[in-house]
Amino acid sequence: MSPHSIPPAPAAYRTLDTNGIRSFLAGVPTLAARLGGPAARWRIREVSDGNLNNVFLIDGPAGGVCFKQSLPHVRVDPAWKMPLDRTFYEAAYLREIRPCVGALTTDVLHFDPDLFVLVVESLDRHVVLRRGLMEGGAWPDAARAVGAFVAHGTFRTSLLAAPFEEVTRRLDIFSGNRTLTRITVDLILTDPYRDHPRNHWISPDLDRIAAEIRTDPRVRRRVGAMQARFLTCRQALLHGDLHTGSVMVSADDTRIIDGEFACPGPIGFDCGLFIGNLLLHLFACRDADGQDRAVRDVAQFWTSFHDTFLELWHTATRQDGNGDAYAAALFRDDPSGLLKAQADFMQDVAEDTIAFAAMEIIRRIVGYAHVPDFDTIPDMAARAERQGTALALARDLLAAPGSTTSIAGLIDLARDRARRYP
Ligand code: SR1
Ligand code: MG
Repeated sequence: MSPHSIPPAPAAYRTLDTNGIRSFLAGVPTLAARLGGPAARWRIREVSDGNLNNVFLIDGPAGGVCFKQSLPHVRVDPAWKMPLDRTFYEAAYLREIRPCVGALTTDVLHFDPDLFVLVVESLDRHVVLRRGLMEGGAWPDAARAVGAFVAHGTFRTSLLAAPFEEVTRRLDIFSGNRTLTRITVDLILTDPYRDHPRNHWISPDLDRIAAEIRTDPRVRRRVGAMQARFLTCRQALLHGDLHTGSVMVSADDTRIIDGEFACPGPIGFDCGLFIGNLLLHLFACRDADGQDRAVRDVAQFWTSFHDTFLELWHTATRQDGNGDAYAAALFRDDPSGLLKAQADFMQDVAEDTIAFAAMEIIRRIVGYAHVPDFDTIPDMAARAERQGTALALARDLLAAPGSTTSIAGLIDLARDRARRYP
């Protein structure tokens, strides 16, 4: 981790155990009323699943809530110290994005700035999309919903939809999310391309491809360009960690959660992380139907994102209510010029998406935080072989960016390379 000092936790901060959570909730009248009944009857279950925070679900006679608290360290690595501000940014992100995306995310019910506690709606009817996919479930509407979420969230926080004063005010707040942006810069954009003790992989069979990724000068150039793109292209407010573990699904509902990595950035970063995780699932799939669903999900996500984003743009232009970039006045007498400009814009997003998807695949196999999708393959050699194939695809996408510039092309390539497995 780059050197920067960790501010001390505020004096009032303490990590709450189940008794502390019960007292805390009882002390917030709106939350106590939502749960109902006497606090002694509330059922409190720890469901911490991610790398960073403590998460509990609380059920009372009248309803439930989800309680999330920042720890002064990475949850899965107590030696890795960290400031507490991540739940502040998650609360701020939900408040910004909820009016843009409606019920595709959750409501903030409460935020406590001393304890860094965030309380949101409980989604106890839902399962984590990644787990659902690993268990072979079909969630036919999930990818489309995530595409709509990204389109609404990014369009409405971009200069296409609002004047620069409003957009920069919002983005400036999230530029302060330096703690978690540093994690992204290190773990996604840097570590896999250098020797680093945080890097690891499951088998020496992957040594060669990991070294090729670190040493290929074409990969280095492309990764350098994507580092700059992530850090300088403030296109919109991003979710920032949009993997399949950040999506909760039920039979008829999809919610995007865990916006603690929210930051300004290029729209293709959110798209790339989601597609990268679907492709990781594709390479881990042990049956042809599952592979077909993974491929379908990539296509549905992209179509939904692309078409919704353009629809929002067309509507804004028609109503003269768009922002300071591609201003409606500029194209009033030139509709075909606007169509061309829109196609160029979406092409840039697609190319960013492909590169960030490749970088997500790489970091999830040879970086610090792996995905569990491959754990369903008991034979370690077989697991490593699939991971090697996914890594080779990602390496090729970065080394020769001109060879695959559309999401349809990416899907064809991934499907071809994964076809040999189920
Ligand atoms: C130390 S945090 C590691 C990873 O977990 C989070 O979910 C993000 O994906 C981050 O990169
Ligand atoms: Mg998370």
